[in-house]
Amino acid sequence: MRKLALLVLAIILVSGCVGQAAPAKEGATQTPETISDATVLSAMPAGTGKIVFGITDKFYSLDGVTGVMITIGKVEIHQENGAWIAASLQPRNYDLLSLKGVQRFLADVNVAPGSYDQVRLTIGGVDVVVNGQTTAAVLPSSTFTLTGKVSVDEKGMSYVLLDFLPEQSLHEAGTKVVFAPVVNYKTWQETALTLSNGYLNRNDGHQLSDKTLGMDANGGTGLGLQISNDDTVAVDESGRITITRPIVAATKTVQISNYQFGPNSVSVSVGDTVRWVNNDDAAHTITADDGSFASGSLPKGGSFEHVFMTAGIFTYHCSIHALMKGTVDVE
Ligand SMILES: [Cu+2]
Repeated sequence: MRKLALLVLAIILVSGCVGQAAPAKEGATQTPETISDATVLSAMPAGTGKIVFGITDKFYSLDGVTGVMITIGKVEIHQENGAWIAASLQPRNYDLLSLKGVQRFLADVNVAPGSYDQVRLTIGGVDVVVNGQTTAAVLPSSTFTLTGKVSVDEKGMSYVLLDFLPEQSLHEAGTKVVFAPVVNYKTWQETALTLSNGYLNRNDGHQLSDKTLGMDANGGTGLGLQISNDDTVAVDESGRITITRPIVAATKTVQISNYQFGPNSVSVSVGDTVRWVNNDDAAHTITADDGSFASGSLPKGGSFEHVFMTAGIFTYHCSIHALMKGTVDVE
């Protein structure tokens, strides 16, 4: 995020040169909501149970970022093999950075006892404050579907806690900021909640779900989906988010057994490593036919590695046993 901070500073300098500050984006201004002290969890009619939704943020720090204001426009819950049920249609704004160590009320709904398997959030927008400048973040999708079990007993209370992880959600993208939400999703059954001044306190209950769910650059949501902090993120003119993922070099192992290279032909990508391990009692060598690499004599249990930095087909042999031959195909 240090890069992000510098970038925003650069934008300020550029707008200063043309003598005109960048106009604030329409609809980007959000005031964190105030939940009335009088807000209480609604009464539970007979034959129903209750699901309460809370929001929190274990945020530690991001350089230069002093606010992450999110508007959640709609909260829905999906009944297993059933329909979507609206828990809240009232847009609520939260500054995620003010939620450290606290759980704020998001929504509650009385539902038929049973199993529920998905929560859907409609995100109205996210404003990020970097070095005092507010920027409307670009989201891959405004719909964030979280899959995870919620069970509701008659007259029982269940709790869905959404712990946003801004340090994994926010990404610099040239002059823009991308917010691809990553949330730790936790649910409890048979819990007791108290609500005071918009803050929730949970007592007891047994936990059903605890997992980290995210959104990828295409708006797909699920376990393990997210934009990585190692990705290079860009936003094109149509608002589409593209990412460039660094290529991670791989290592392939060739086992030398019974006077043979196994496999005797391997395919790798440029930058990959090939590792040879000698399992024979006899010593062998791995010697490139063109002389570009040579292991020297490799005793039993010995290994040799070579990194292939150029594409091509490399043939090699054992200089002790002329019949032992192998090939590395580098693409
Ligand atoms: Cu040999």
